[in-house]
Amino acid sequence: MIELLTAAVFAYSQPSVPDSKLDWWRDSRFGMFIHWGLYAVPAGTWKDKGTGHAEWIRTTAQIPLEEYDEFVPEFNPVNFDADAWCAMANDAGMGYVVITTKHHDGFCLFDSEYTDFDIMSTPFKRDIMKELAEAAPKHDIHMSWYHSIMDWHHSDYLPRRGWEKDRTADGADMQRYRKYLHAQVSELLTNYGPVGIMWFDGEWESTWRGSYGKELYELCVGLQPEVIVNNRLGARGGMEGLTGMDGYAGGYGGDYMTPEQEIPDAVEQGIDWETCMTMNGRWGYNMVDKNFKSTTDLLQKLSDIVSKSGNFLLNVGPKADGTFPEESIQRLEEIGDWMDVNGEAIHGTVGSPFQELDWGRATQKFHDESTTLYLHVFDWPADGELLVPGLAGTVTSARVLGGSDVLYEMGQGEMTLHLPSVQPNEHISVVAVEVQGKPVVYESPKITISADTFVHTLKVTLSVGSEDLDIRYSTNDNTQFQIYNKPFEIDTTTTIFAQSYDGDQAVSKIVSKAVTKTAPRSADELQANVHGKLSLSVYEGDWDELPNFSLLTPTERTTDSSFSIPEREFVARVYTGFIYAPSTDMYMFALSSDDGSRFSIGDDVVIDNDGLHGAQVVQGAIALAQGWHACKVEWFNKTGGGSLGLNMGVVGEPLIAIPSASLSTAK
Ligand code: FHN
Repeated sequence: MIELLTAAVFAYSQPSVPDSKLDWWRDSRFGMFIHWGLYAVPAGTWKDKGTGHAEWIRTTAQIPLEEYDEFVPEFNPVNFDADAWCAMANDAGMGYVVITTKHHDGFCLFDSEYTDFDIMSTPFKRDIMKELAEAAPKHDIHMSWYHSIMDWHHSDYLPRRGWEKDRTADGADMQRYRKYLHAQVSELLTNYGPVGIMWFDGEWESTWRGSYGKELYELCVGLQPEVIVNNRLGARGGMEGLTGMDGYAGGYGGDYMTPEQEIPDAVEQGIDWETCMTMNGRWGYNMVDKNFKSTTDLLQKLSDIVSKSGNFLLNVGPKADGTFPEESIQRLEEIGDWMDVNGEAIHGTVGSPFQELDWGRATQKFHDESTTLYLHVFDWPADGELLVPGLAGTVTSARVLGGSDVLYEMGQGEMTLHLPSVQPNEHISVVAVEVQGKPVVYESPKITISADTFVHTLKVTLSVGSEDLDIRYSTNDNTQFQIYNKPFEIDTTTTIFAQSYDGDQAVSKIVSKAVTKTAPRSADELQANVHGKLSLSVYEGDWDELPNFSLLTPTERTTDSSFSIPEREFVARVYTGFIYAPSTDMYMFALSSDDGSRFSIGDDVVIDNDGLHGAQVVQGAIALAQGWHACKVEWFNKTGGGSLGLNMGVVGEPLIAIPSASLSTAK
């Protein structure tokens, strides 16, 4: 063991690194994530602890250290082929690969001087990082390293896992662990040539500090000034991963943001970000998880991300023998086929100039005197007429990628493309539109209202993305327009029309929204004053959707003052009684559940959130007179964890969990 770094504080200076170091990464737009390690041996299953595990199996199945170490002699990926892995990534149109050099379990896929818990202690005895680093340039891949700050194996890392009661923390020294961490990061940035990205993770535990993350960043760019470092250095701020450059809780924001398993609705201009996502439900290999996203879904996610100037890091969890799961290989091949024809709409592009497109997404590529607009058409128009809202300026041509030129017309605030009747590609078809200079997009105004149905009056706010445009509107017909200066109130059923103007010139389509004034539902007479609870009937059974409870016999009848539910499977609950509306108004309800649920008031189904699904929220609105209203909440859970919640509030105001004082049984 060589002498570890002695300084307890790592005083690196951050070299001035040009922003251009991210240019190759921005152009790539698409990378492969690889989660691979000892956890591929159990492949998600452990004794009587179930089959749903993956790279976290040591923790989720509570495997003692000594037992987990027994995977070392079993890990012998004889079919591992670095060239084949890099070729599959390149063929899929990916420009970089990020692979776990060490995940939270502490096992290293590279030959480290600082531990024997590494690949050289397995029968395989080959340095995975070395072979990938050598193969990558041959396939135009920027090889990149994932490295976990959190380490469940190293005796100095703290905290221990809560369930590791018999694994003492005595003598553990987090500062000494940081020296180990820095030493291994130094190995990874010294022994394997140019590294594209250092992708840190596991930065959220109480023993890590944001300041440690800044030192780690400086270590990395001190060793390789061009290496890109992600933001998982000082607690990224949750799964949305969008910390600012100053990080989260005084951490450090690294070079780009890392939303995980989700695609942000929008990201602030100029922020570099990358969504990482699994193909199925897990990062590491799980032999029973066959819930793979379709190729169309994966490509539409790629398109959506790139239309917001983001990158997509798509994960593969290789098997213990060193091969990719067949389902992953198939998707990579199909993605590659699509990229062969449409890759120019991804690589080297930036985000859409449109606020939103109801038929798909857009990306764009700037040239010296022109721009290529790429229209990613998810929903091909049956009549072949594709409307591009707001596009103005000078269009010089339009063509289907992989197909022929198409005719088009420029109208008032929109472009109409005349497309072939048959969609060229089963996943996404792309139309490339050449525009002189930068695209000119006159967004139609956005009409913002709290709901399209109201009881008293309705506040209307109009907005348009460009500060250079004015808005004119009408609240009776679309002929007598007036200039919009500030929000206004509506007190009757009508239609709002709005249009963008450049001076006196109308430049966008006219948009409209119908709004309806409605009478509130009359309150019900409450038969008794048993406040604070609803009647509750509990049922047992195996359903894929809400059953007809009138045909069933409950196993339990009781009352309950909230919708909190016990962890149970094959169960259903029906709450009945009254809910109190504190004033006469339009109310919004939000019903969250896993699995299905339904919320009714009187005979009206306000929310239908039925079906087999994970926790999801559905909202619904209804006009209620002040007073008590008969209500019913139906819910079921098949397997796994269940959840249920019901929030309410006057439309346009915050929704809150319904206080028990607003609930009452029917008698
Ligand atoms: O805990 C890890 C998880 O295993 C996986 O590596 C993901 C990938 O980004 N990162 C952490 C969870 O945020």
